[in-house]
Amino acid sequence: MMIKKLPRNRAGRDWVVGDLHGCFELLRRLMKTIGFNPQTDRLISVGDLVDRGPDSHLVGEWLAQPWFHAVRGNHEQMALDAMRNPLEDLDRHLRNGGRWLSEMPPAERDACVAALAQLPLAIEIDSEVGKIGVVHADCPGNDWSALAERLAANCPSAEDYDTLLWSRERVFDRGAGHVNGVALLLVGHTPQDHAIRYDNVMHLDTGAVYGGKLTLFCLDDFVEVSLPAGSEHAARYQLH
Ligand SMILES: [Mn+2]
Repeated sequence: MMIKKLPRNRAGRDWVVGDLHGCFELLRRLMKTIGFNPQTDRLISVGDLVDRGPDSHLVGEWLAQPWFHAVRGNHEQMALDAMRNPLEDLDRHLRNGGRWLSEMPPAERDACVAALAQLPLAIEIDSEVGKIGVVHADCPGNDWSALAERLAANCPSAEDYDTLLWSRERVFDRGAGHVNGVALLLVGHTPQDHAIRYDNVMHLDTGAVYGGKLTLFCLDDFVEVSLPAGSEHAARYQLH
C-alpha cells in the first residue's frame, strides 16, 4: 500500500508530528502536554522516525499503536535498502545514524524491518477543510491527485521517490507554488527554527534530534505546539 487514506476523525483531534529520529521520549512528553487521547485522537508522522537519536529501536512499538500513522522518510528507505542490499547500501545507513538496526537481535530486527516496509509514501486525510496530504519531503509536480493515482496504482516513478523522500527545494527557494488537490500538505525533512508554511505546504521538521525542538501541528484548529529537546542527545546536523 503506497498511499494510506484516513477517513475524517469526527470523534477526536488529529495531530501531525515533525521528524522524530528516535526522540520518542520527547514525543511522549509532548503528547502529555496536549492531552492526547488514544481512544479518539490520531497522531500522524511525516517520516524519519529513526536514526541518529536515542530510541530508534522503539519504532516498531510505536507503529503497532492503532492511533499512530506514518509515511516513509528517506531514513526509513535507507534502513530498508540497507537490509535488502547490504553490500551496496548498509554502509550509507550506518553513516547516517543507522547503527541501532544492525545492533538489534535478528528476530527483533526482522519485525522492525517488516513494520518499516509497510509504511506508505503518502497519507491522505479527509478533513473539514478538504483533503490534507502528508509526505516526507514534497509532492511531485504540485499535483496531489495525479500522485495519489500513481501511488494507488502501485507505479510511482523514480522521480516520485526522489521528490517524496529527498527534495529540499521548496524550503531552499522559500516556496515552490501551490500544491493542487489538497487544502494543506504537511512535510518534514529539512530542519527549520520553527514550523513554517510556504504556499499551502507546512514544514514541521524543527530539528529535535539536533537539539532544536519537536513540533506537533493540530489539523483541527491549525495550532502548533513544540517542546525543546534536551541537548544530551543532539546529533550533529548534516544534510543527507
Ligand atoms: Mn529526511
